Amino acid sequence: MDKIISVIRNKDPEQREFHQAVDEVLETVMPVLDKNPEYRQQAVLARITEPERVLMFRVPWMDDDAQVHVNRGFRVEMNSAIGPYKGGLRFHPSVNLGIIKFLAFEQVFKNSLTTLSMGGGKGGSDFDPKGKSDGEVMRFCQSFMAELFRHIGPNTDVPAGDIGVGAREIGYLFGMYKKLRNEFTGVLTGKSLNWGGSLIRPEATGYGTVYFAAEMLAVKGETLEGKTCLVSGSGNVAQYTTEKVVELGGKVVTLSDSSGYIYDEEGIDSEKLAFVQELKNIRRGRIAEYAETYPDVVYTPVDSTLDHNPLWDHKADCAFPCATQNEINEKDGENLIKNGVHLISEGANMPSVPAAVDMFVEHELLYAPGKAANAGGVAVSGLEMAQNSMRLSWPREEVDGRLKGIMKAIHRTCRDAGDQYGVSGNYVAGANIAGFVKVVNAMLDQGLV
Ligand code: NDP
Ligand code: 2IT
Repeated sequence: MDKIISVIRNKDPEQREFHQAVDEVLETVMPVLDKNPEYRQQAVLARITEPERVLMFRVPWMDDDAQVHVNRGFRVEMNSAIGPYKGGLRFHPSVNLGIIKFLAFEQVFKNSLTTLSMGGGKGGSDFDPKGKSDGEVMRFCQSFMAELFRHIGPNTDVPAGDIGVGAREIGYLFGMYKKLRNEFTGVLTGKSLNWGGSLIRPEATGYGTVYFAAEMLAVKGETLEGKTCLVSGSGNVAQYTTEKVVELGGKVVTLSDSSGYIYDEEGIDSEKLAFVQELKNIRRGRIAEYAETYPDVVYTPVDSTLDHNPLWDHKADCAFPCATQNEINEKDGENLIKNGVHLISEGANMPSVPAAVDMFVEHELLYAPGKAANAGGVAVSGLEMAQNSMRLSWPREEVDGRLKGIMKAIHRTCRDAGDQYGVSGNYVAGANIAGFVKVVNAMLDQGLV
């Protein structure tokens, strides 16, 4: 394992997030290798950590003042052993190859856990949609797709949304794909309802993250009723996490964006959530406005001189990080435990640094890593693909029922794998082992390709 890790680090020393994601998986799957000597002879670790294909391309576009800009586009097609590459696109200025590789790597295991046939991929760009007009976003999306279209397809690679890519961007991307290919297919998921989208896809990641939390609590004979919850982010995943927590009787007291966070001791009810959705999805404003609108709400701007994020330093029972990677540092982890949080369900991908993860596992918190807890989004993307193939749409109850069933199955799979390898209740090891074994066995069945 040390050898593989040092080879990966030496090859691409700057890809820190990718190294972090790989370390975390490899640490937990070593017992599986010990049990299966064939895996070592077949070099499965070296094979699963090397993307099948990496695409990187120029995306030129023109702003509303006729000024030309150039961004960088990415698609990492990580693993197709169990199905076509599947995973979102992220548009954010922080995007680079290391971040897309970490996300694609996580996606392989996540998709494996969903019970559906999907390989793993991820893509995006360092384009920043903030402050851009609809016309600028459209021209960017069209230019991005003018290259990406040659590499994707409903049986090859099916992108979707992630940070900075929602229904608007998926629409522009789909329109350009359709024009270039002269083909109406399910090549993207997260489409709008009246042209091939699935009911519950917008809600799926947040709902699934809460369904997973409810499953973990049920093992202890508990429910979300009356629990105080910290949620970070205020985008797609945070909004629907909040909606489901409230529906199940919990109280959400925080939300954030990249400028700061709000603390609403009274709790965010459905009316306040509707305000957040209008603010974030339509007006694309800042969360600070929430505190100007509702009384007794405290807004705290980001303070980069602090060694912790004060959002995680409030008395609570549960935490749902739903913003971005490494948003919970070691100090935040300590604060969460100190404040009585005993459940963490990750809506975001890799939001906790390794030292925080180790602490959560050591203290036996109900801790669900993103690749298990937030798999509901890609799972319903899989259901969108199934509906597109059949050329029909299932009703809301049908999709939500299937989502619940899938989250229950993922929870059971993680627990069973933990029990089988002597780490009962450790959802990190359980998720990594179960996700890994399914993909590796498929790779071995298909020979050295
Ligand atoms: P959105 O773009 O809808 O929302 C992202 C939210 O996170 C915004 O509130 C944003 O603030 C905040 N944020 C983003 N980057 C940073 C940063 N560097 N520092 C602080 N805050 C930040 O994205 P999603 O809700 O879709 O995604 C949130 C997380 O969930 C990501 O980790 C994503 O990978 C993960 N995820 C998403 C799925 C999906 O289906 N959409 C599925 C599974 C996981 P601001 O508005 O200021 O940018
Ligand atoms: O991280 C993720 O799982 C997503 N952004 C959703 C991917 C998808 O294909 O729906």
